[in-house]
Amino acid sequence: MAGGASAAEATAMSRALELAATDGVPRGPNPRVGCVLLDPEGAVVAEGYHRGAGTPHAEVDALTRAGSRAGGGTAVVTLEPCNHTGRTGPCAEALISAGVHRVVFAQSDPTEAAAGGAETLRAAGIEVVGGVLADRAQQLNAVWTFAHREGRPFVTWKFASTIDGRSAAADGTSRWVSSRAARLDTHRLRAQCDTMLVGANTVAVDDPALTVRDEHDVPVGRQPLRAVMGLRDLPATARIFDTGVPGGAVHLRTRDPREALAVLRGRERQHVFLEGGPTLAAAFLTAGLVDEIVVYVAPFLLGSGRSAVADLGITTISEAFRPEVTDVTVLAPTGPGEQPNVRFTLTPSREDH
Ligand code: AOF
Ligand code: ZN
Repeated sequence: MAGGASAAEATAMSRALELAATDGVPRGPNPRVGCVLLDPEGAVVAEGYHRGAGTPHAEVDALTRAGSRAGGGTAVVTLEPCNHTGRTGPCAEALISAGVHRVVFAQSDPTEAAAGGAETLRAAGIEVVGGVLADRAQQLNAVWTFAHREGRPFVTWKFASTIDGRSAAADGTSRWVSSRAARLDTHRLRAQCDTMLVGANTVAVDDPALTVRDEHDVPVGRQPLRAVMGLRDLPATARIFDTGVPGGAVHLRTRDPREALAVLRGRERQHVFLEGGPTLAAAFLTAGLVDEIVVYVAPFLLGSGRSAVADLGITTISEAFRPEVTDVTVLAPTGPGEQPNVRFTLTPSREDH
């Protein structure tokens, strides 16, 4: 399919991908999308991009800038134009009304609601070419694509551990297992997800805030939804329920990971950051519902205390759960007295699921 794009259109697609990735676009339920309009000679007429849920789609942004100059030209867009009226109107219709002759897009729309734009355009007599730089477009919206394809949010499980595999001391204290550098790194990763998830026991025992904070421990930026799951009752005074913090909080009264993810998906959540405890981690792992693991290893020993994950039903080494390492990074100390920590990023293989 991609074979049909001209050199000018391929260049325009690269530019549209850059526009889609413009800094400062708020993360939310919508994908990042860019659009470049070309005249019949292949010269750029207008550019546009999407600025988050509720704002005009990339195609409409570019069409608005082009005015009457869009007629007879080509729209180059990183996602198949939408076919639906959601928070805004259908882009396929907008392109038809503007008199565009040709549409070149990268990724096919993976959503149930908005797919079918290519067919609508073709039915209106417009030439349509899909799949141009599709891999790059999909990479740009990898988590969004995953959530729509799988019908559930992408799950990152994060934990901290000592070199002897302990996540808390025998008395339950766990607050300072990882270094300051590792904790700052965790907040950077939290900021990229839209949901924090912990078990009810973790809330009862550790009372975490689950906010994204800066180096001074002050909440910054858009805050994820704070979700806790489990049947146990929790005090309204638990820190995660703090109504003064944006992002909101929810208690999911279930023990079933799949059910919890379904409820979160119903709230348009795409990326869950699972932060404990060991029972919840084991439940997600054994259900095949962990898509990425991030672990911070701190160079000290406890000898006893809680392990990061509860029983996985593994009794012999050949049954070990062996995710694939995708990254290893040493987190250098940020100040005197601090030791380096090591961050592993791992992906469970599909066969483990
Ligand atoms: C975007 N931006 O530039 C394009 C999108 O809820 P709505 O009405 O904003 O529609 C969102 C859907 O529209 C989205 O999931 C995707 O399928 C399609 N195209 N969305 O947010 C855009 N072109
Ligand atoms: Zn649209």
